[in-house]
Amino acid sequence: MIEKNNLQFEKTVLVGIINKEQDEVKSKEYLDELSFLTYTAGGEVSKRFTQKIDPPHPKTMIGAGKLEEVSQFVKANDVGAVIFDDELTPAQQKNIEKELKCKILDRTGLILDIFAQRAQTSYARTQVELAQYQYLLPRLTGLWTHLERQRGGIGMRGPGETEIETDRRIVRDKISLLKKKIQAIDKQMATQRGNRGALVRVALVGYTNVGKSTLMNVISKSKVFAENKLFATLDTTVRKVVIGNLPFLLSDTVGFIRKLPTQLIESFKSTLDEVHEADLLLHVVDISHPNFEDHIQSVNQTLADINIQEKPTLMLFNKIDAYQPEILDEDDLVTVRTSRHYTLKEWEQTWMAKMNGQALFMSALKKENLEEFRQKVYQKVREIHVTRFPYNNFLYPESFE
Ligand SMILES: Nc1nc2c(ncn2[C@@H]2O[C@H](COP(=O)(O)OP(=O)(O)OP(=O)(O)O)[C@@H](O)[C@H]2O)c(=O)[nH]1
Ligand SMILES: [Mg+2]
Repeated sequence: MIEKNNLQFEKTVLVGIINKEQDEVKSKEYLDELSFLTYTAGGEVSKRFTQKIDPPHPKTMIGAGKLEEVSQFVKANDVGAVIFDDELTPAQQKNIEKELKCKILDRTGLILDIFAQRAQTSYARTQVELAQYQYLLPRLTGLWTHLERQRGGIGMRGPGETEIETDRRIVRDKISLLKKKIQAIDKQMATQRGNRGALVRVALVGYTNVGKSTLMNVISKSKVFAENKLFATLDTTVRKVVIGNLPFLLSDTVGFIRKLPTQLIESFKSTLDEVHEADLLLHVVDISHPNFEDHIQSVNQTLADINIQEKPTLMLFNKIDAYQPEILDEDDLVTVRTSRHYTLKEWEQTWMAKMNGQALFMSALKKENLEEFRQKVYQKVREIHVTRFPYNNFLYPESFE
């Protein structure tokens, strides 16, 4: 444990691999993100290890030599947990644990842990618990095969198997119980949504930590929890917002992340109902983040995974106050100009053209371009509103004053 500002941080080590899919640069970016996730979970990263290995070692993900290196470091530095960026099979997790003799997590396990720590309402807690049990179920099998290999088949088929089978039954029962509980809450929530009438629904979506909740607070004058950690928001909040006397509903929900565990997407389906039923999506992007383009892709992928496609969408490029392109030196000009070297003006032009005017650059924190944001959202909401209620469209001029 390390003490900082009276807070205790657990010492951790990160492990990433380099292969065809993730080159050195990508692997570093992934580990940067994993490091932020670790900090969010209450960990302090002591060291990172990477290995070029393709395909990954079937038994231990990384090779024996590298594992030994990690092991030495873990022993010498009192490390509490080793976190792998890539998904470990249950068997790999067991094998590595045997070698390193400390907690072994992968990205999915870590995200589940953060969700568990952050779940505030009983609804969110139920959803996280469901995801955790689903993650655990195949790992109970892993435990079994591991024991079987260790002690051989004979004698293991007796109490050992029964024990595992009992565990699995308990976990399965728990899963179906939690699913029923979620169904019951879903029914209640659907009724609540039904009671909200036919107002136009707008949903904020985006990668985690991009400023969705901050924007929600600015626009609806509400107080939704926002902070510079990942997954500050787990539940969905819905607020009635009025722009130029046109009322609509705005929802803020859980942020997405690369490789969002499938168990979590499954369990959070109902939290994301609000996004499903939205008439308009506001896709918030943190343009100051070096990997914002990957983030956009991950979000689009996740939306596709939960069957949300082709909804009217406004792209909101947020945090323009923090955007800093890397300045190219004269010497650098011989090297390739990467997307990090574009100025904000250049980005604006490319995205505006690509999105046909459905993109907007702003700062929720510094309230920059808020007026343009309000106009754009007003216009989009109005379009939907007047198709739905053609008889009162005289109430809403094409732009509000
Ligand atoms: N510089 C800058 N920071 C911002 C801006 N908008 C939000 N932030 C900061 O970004 C961090 C994350 O903001 P949130 O509003 O919690 O982000 P979120 O998208 O709701 O994040 P999750 O709920 O964790 O998915 C906070 O520290 C905000 O203060 C902005 O326009 N500029
Ligand atoms: Mg939030």
